Amino acid sequence: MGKGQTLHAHLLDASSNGTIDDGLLTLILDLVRVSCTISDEVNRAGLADILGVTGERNVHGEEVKKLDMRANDLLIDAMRESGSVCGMASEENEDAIDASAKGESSEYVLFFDPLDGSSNIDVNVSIGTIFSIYRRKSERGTSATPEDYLQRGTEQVAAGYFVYGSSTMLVYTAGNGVHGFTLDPSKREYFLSHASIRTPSRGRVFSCNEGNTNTWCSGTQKYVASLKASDTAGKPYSGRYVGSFVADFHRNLLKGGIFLYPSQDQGPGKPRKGKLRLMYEGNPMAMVVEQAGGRASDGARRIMDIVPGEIHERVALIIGSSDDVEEYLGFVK
Ligand code: AHM
Ligand code: MG
Repeated sequence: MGKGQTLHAHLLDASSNGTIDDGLLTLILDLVRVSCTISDEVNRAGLADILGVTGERNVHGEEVKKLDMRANDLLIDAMRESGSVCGMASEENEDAIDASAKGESSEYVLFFDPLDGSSNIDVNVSIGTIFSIYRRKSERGTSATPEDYLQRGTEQVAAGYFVYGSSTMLVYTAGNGVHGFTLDPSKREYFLSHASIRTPSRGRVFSCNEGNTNTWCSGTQKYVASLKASDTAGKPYSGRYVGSFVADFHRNLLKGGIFLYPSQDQGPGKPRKGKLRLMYEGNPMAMVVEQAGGRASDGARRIMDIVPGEIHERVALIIGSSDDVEEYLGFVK
C-alpha cells in the first residue's frame, strides 16, 4: 500500500483480501461520494446563500445551521437511494431513520454526525463528518430493529471521519489499522496520504474547553492543572482547542495529545453529564484511536465497552495518546 494510491484502489485491495465485503465497500464508497459534495459546499459556504441559521433547534436543543441540514439530507438521500444500509441514525434526527425498501436486504447500520463542529461553519474553521458502521443483529429483509442500533462500540465494523480543513481528508478504519486519504477536488478522488497511522503514545498537547473547569470533578481539575505545571519533565503542555471535535481529534491523532470533554456538574441533585454523543462521536473516534494505538475512556470505562441505552446517549470522553489517557485515569480513580 503505497502513498499516492487512490482510495478506490485501496478499497478494492481491502475487498480482495477479505478485510471488507462488497456491502461495506459499497457503503464506504457512498459515504465518499457524499463527502465530495459536502466538501464542495463547505468550501463555497461563504459564497453560496446556504450559510446561516435556520432558527430551528435539533433534538439536543442546539441551533441548527443550514449546512448541517444539507449534509444530513445528502447522507440520508444517498443511503436510501443506494440501499447500502438497513437503517441509519443521525445526530440531527430524533429517531432512527428507516432505510428504503432496497436497503432492507443490507447487513449494515450507519450512524453519522453530518457536520460536527457546526458552530464553526460561519467562522471558517475546520468541521467534519463522523461515521460509524455496525453489522445488523436481526435477520435481513426488514428495516433495522432497536437491537441493531444499540450495540457496543466493540461491534463496529468500520468507523472514521471526513475533515473539511485546509484539505479535505478521510481517516478510516475497518479494523485493519487507520488510513488517511486526501481529496484532490479537481479529480473528486482521494489519495493515500497517511498510511497506517499510529498515534504517539504521549503528546504535549491538551484539548478541552477550559471555560467549563468549575463544572469538572476535582480529579479532572487537578489533572489539567498538572499539565500546566512546569516542575515536571515534559510539562507544561500546550493547550489547543478549536471546538470542532473532528479537528481537535485529528490534530492530536497525528501529533499526539489528549482531548477531554469530561462530565459536568448539572446542579444539585442532578447526575453529572457529558456533552458528546456515544454513538456519533465517542464510539467511532474510539475505534479510530484504538486502531492507531491510542485510548478512549469516560473516566471509568473503555468507551467501546459501554452498552448504549439510547441512540442519542451522551458520554464523557477522554481520548488520545495512551500514556496521557492512562495518566488522566490515575487522577480520577
Ligand atoms: P456538534 O457540532 O456536532 O454539535 O458537536 C459538538 C461540538 C464538538 O465538535 C466539540 O468538540 C464540542 O461540541 C465543543 O463544545 P464546546 O463549545 O462546549 O466547547
Ligand atoms: Mg458533533
